[in-house]
Amino acid sequence: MKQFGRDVVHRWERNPIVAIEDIPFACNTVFNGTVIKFGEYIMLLRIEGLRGYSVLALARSRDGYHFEVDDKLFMEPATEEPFKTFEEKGVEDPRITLIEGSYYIMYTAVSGFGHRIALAKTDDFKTVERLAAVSEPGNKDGVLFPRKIGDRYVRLDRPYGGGVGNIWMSYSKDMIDWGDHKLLAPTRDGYWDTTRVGASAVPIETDRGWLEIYHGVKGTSGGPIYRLGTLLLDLEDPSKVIGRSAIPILTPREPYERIGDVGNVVFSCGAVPEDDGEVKIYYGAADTCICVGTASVDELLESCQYA
Ligand code: BMA
Repeated sequence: MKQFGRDVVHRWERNPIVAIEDIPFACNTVFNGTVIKFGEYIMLLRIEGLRGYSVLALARSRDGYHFEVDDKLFMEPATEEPFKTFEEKGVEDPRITLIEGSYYIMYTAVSGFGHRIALAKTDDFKTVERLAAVSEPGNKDGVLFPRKIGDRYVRLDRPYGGGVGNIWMSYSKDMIDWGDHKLLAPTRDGYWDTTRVGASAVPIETDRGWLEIYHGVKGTSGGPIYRLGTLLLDLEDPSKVIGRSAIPILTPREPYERIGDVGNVVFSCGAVPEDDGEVKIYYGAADTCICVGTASVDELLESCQYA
């Protein structure tokens, strides 16, 4: 398999795995898919329509590499209140977490009022129920942990304030009302994640801690560069950061990551840990297609051991 620079993630040599040609209707782009195992692999992916707002569709695969996109959309902007007002500019960047037997989807609801985190639920990937908008505007990249910690559900989120976006965490007894907000991982001056950071994949539970794949942005004179990195959080108290990657695990290098609607972007919404210790990391490239790369849990843990 080809390797580039210092990337920890090994790209699949036949990337991209989903591109505009794979969408069974006219659209502008496809990107930022989240994947979970539901018998087969199910991907919930973001499609930007010709008008310019995003909707969510499902794709299915037996091996996690070859996906077929459903003809029918899975989630379109809501047509009824209380969701309609806050989704009028689209639904974006979903993350699916299996909790207590149900699949919870945290996604970004976009409107003229800004970005809000919203929560929906499905048990069968046929029907989906919206539960609530779970943040005020100005927050996105909501990612649920796969189990309660203590007696509360936990999520990572990304409020925007003071001109920067940092990773925070919030707690809830019912997944609807969230509080006890804590700053988790701020941007770092002089690093690859100096301008903005946000959670990407559902945290993976390892015996060394919660392994989180996140995205970080560096502003340059040529525009922003989006890369991926890792965080290691304490198992009992995930608000304690015990590791953070000093260098990115994946940086845009290939033409499909460099060129597109938004060039120089690798942006993940999900990763699938396999039984053999390998993690399939799914990512949107240049906001124009979806790719996959792999790394072992050990490689990812090693990447974040120097805080
Ligand atoms: C982020 C989000 C992502 C997008 C990325 C790069 O702020 O909007 O959906 O992939 O920017 O454009």
